[in-house]
Amino acid sequence: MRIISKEKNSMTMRVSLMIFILSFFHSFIVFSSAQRMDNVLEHSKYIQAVDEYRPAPGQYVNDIPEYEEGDTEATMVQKCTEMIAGDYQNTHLIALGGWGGYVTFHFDHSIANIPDQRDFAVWGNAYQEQTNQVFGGMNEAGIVMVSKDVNSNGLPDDPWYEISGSCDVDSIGKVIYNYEVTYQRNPMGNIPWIDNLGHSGTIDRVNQWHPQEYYPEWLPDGLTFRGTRLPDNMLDLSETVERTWSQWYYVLVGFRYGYVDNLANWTDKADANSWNYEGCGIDISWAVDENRQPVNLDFIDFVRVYTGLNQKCPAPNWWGETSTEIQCAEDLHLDASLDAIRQATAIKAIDRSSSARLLPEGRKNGQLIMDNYIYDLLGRKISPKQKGIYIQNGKKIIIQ
Ligand SMILES: [Ca+2]
Ligand SMILES: [Ca+2]
Ligand SMILES: [Ca+2]
Repeated sequence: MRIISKEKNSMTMRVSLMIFILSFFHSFIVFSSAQRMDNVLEHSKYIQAVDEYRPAPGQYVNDIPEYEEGDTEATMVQKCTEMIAGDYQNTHLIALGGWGGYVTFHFDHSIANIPDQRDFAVWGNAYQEQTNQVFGGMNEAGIVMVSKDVNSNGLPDDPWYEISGSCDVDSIGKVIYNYEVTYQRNPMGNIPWIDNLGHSGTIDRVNQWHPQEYYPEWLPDGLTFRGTRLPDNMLDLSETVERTWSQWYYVLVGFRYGYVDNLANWTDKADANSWNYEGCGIDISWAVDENRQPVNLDFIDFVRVYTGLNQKCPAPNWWGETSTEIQCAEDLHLDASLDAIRQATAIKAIDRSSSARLLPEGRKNGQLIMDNYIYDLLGRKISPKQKGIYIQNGKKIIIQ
C-alpha cells in the first residue's frame, strides 16, 4: 500500500469529486471557518491564553492582576494569561471592574456546540450566602459572549454573540439592552461615569481595603463600554438578619442560569468535586444576535465575559461596586469537541478540494492542525484497507 499526497488534481477527479460533494454533502458546506486544534500533544480543557483585558474602573483594578509602572495593554493581557490559564488549582482571580469591563480568552481548540448539553463553564467566586435568605447571595453576574474565528486569523475580530441568560425570560422589561457607560479618570478619587440614558454616578473608593488607583492605568481616559445591563439585585437585609459580626447584611440575589460569577462553583460547599455545571455551565445554543434572535453556532473559538451589573453598595466603605471576577474556564466535553473538529475538518477538506485549496488550519504562531488520522469521504476515521481517496491532515490522499 502506498500513500501519495495528491498535489495535482486531474480534471476527471475534480468533476467526480465535485459531484460527490454536491450529492452527499450539501448540508455540510455551510462550515465557514477552520475548526481549530493547535499542534499540541495533549489538549487541555482549560483556557490557553487571554486575548483582551479591558476592565472598567473598580476596587480591584490595577491590583488583580497588578499594574506596574510601564505595563501596557499587551503586558496586562499576558499577566491575565498567567492568572487564569490552567486548572482551578493553578489559577487566580482577575477582576473586570464595574459595568462593561471585560476579558476575552481562548482555548487550544474550538469548543463544539454539543446538542442539549452545556458546553463550557467559567468559574468565579460567587457563593451561597450563609443564612439562605435568598437564592445565591453573592452574585456579581458577568455576561458571556461567544465568537467563532470565521476569518481564521486567530484574532477575536469576528462577529460576537451574547449568551441569553435567565434574566431574558425571568426579568422581562427590566433588562437594559444597548446600554452604554463612559468612565472618566479622576486620579485617586471616586471615578465618575455617565450612561446613554442620561444617568450618572461614581465608582467609589473603599480606601481601607484597596488603596491603589481604581481607573485602569494602562488604558486611555474616557473608556466607553456597550452591552446589556442586568437588573439590580442587591438587597439590604440588615434589619432582618441576626448580625453579631457586622452592622450590615447585604445580599446579591442570584440569577437562575447563563452568567459567570453568579452562582457558587460547587453545589455542596463541603465537596470540592461537586461542580455546579447546572448553575454555571453555558450552552452555546443560548447565543443570540443583536436582535436577541437565536444563532446556530456549531463551534466557538473565543469567549468574552463582561460585568453585567451597574450598582454599588449604599453603605459607605463596604462592598463598593459590583464587579465580576473570574478564575478559570473549561470545555465541559473536551473529547466531544475534538471528535467534532476532526469530523468537520474532514468534511471541510472535501468541500474545499474542488478549488484545490489546502486547509488553512493554522491559528496561532503558525501552528497547524496535524492529526495523522485518515478519514474516508464521509468524515469517518478509518484504517484504509483498499484503494481510494481519503483525507489526511486536511489534504486528499490517494491510496493505490
Ligand atoms: Ca450545547
Ligand atoms: Ca478572527
Ligand atoms: Ca465575585
